[in-house]
Amino acid sequence: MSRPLRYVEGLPMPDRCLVMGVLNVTPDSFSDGGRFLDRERAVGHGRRLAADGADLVDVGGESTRPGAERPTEREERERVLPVVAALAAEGLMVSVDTMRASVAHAAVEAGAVLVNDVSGGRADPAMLPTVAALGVPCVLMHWRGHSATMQQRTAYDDVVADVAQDLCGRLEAAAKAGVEPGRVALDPGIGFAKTGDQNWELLARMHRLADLGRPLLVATSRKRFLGTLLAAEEELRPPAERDDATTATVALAADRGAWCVRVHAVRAAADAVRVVARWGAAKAGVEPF
Ligand code: PMM
Repeated sequence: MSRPLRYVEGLPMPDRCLVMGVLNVTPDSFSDGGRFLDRERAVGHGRRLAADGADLVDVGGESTRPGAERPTEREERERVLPVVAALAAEGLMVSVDTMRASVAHAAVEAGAVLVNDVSGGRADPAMLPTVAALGVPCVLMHWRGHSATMQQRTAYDDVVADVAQDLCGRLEAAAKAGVEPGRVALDPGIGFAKTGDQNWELLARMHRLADLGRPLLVATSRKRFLGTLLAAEEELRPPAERDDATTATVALAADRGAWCVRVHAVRAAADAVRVVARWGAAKAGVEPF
């Protein structure tokens, strides 16, 4: 069993799991849709995420909520680019959450340092060559199709082996397109074409994905499987009340070697990853970071 790698070329390497704060500039994301569609509010929230301890602020203009409709490319650009530019100009490390190569390109020009593609380069054939040409790091996530239909695609022989095999293929596709392998992080895509049980299995057997030899991003924040776990009288726990459970998953994922966690509630996650790192240092008898 291997420990996942914790270094992505071109990004900082603290001796702990990184925290990526979620900034959805969308009208319809499942937990914060509509809150930050206004540009000034979005920038203000990005600043707050950084102040709370986010290493990266992940700006996205397309909701990936199951059943969501895609924005046009123009809408996505208009939502994302000014926010990326404003936060990057203030010295924040910004990633862009997009499936479109043109948006990734423009966002990197505006100052983003990481491309986070939930389709793992599948949605837009120009994405991997664009990332290669830009020379920026990227996150490639396991994906089986756009949100409108993804929950009809949850048939796996063995979800962990199948996701690992698919991510391996994504790594190969990226290398073939000229992306430096050292700049790639992988993500099992919690909640994307997965049932609740499949999400838990992926988390519990994360070490199997670590065998791919690349750092792992784990994004559980406020997702439905937590709402189901915490349901009372068959009423799902609402997204905004899933942060404590999210933090528990953050601690567990960080302890198992996740490179980065992507969360809405940054402060608690930033504390949790520090606890995990300090605990690990004490256990190993090494100097803390
Ligand atoms: N999930 C969402 C959006 N972006 N990016 C990565 N890498 N992994 C994810 O699991 C992921 C993502 C959907 O959640 P949101 O609506 O809360 O942003």
